[in-house]
Amino acid sequence: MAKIEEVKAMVEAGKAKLVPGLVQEALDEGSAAKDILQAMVGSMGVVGDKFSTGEIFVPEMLMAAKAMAKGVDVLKPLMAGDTSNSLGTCIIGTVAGDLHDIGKNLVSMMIESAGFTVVDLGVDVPHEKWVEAIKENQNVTLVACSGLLTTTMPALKEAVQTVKASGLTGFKVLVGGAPVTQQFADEINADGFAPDAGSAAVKAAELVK
Ligand code: B1M
Repeated sequence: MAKIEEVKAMVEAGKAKLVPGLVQEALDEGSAAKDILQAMVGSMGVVGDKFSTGEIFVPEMLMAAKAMAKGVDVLKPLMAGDTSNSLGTCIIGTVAGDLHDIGKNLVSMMIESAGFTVVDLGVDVPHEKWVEAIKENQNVTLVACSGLLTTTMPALKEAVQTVKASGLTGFKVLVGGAPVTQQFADEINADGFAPDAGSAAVKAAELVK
């Protein structure tokens, strides 16, 4: 089996200890970092489907997430591009009530590569924390809010409303995450939406230029 297929299988199986070595072997075999990343994202889709059908439960989903995170650690140095950080500071996080961070971490990595200094607030970010972070950091040009659950879409709306109502200026708000659409982003008055990490970096740069 090609190493990239083994990476996929081991992420699905949640084998966090095996994945970094296999990712390195896949790279050594000639697979491109972006293809390995894509394969692991595919694994998470499979894991999600198995969760939906009751074949696996939250602990297995968590183990798969940890395995993917370990794999991403190996790829991270290879995916970094221009780090001149000339586009200002981006405050990023996953909204209140939401613990999903793999997508947010990928977006963070790509936004950093695009030239932002990234301040990551982590997951389950209370609405007021976004405003505090804008005040505490210099030259904030972008606030990037991620939300993965349909049940936390209202929290996404509230996060956007809170930063917009704060009276602070000089930044744009980007939103994204699996249930988020351009239509929803428009409804909640976000400045931009992106469906994936690559386009998030492009959109982020576009918004602040
Ligand atoms: Co969760 N979970 N989960 N989960 N989980 C989903 C999201 C789900 C679709 C699974 C399913 O049912 N098929 C489902 C949501 C259903 C819905 O809302 N309609 C779900 C559920 C129900 C839950 C719980 C409620 C389960 C429970 O407890 N009964 C619970 C909620 C906990 C909470 O947050 N309060 C829960 C818990 C968890 C774990 C903690 C176990 C774990 C997360 C661990 C972690 O992140 N560290 C987990 C996981 C791993 C998943 C799945 C399997 C994978 C998520 C993932 O990492 N995808 C997921 C199923 C799936 O996605 N198919 C699922 C890969 C990642 C690269 O994609 O995050 O979409 P994604 O990010 C993409 C884009 O969305 C976009 O770019 C990223 C990269 O291209 N993007 C942005 C993301 N943020 C962006 C921001 C931007 C722009 C683009 O701008 C700012």
